[in-house]
Amino acid sequence: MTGNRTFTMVKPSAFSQGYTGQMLAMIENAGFRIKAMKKTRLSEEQAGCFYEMHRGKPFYNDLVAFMSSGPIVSAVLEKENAVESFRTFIGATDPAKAEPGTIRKLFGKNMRENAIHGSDSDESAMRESGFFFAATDLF
Ligand code: IDP
Ligand code: MG
Repeated sequence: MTGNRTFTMVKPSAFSQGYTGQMLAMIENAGFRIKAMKKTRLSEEQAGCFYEMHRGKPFYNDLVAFMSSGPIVSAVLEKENAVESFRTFIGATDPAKAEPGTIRKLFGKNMRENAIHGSDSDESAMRESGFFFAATDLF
């Protein structure tokens, strides 16, 4: 991946509230192309590993429990400057502080249940994509 791909997940809260379709429509309308996508569910161990960099932080245990609490939809997205562009598009981590019109503002409940994930760097995008998808799944 060379700057044009990012990785996303519709988090369990947004999935269970039935927001997946609306969120994906917004994502496509913003010019992100879906390179790979699947509905899945993380075990606690997988969620713990995915968020490994946050281990030890006060929110880590609750985050892992939340992210393994129900189905998610994970996807690899493609667009120019994908990582930064998608982070701006989804809004701040805290939905209360996210810009109007962003996915987190529209669909997020609180700081933890903030509707959607977006990679924070090209390196993270590659790691996170590899967590869910094989190279042959991307096309
Ligand atoms: P990001 O998702 O905007 O990159 P990170 O700091 O990487 O934010 O945190 C990962 C996830 O952990 C957040 O999306 C959110 O679900 C949760 N989280 C982060 N900070 C807090 C907090 O202070 N309280 C509760 N949950 C948090
Ligand atoms: Mg992050």
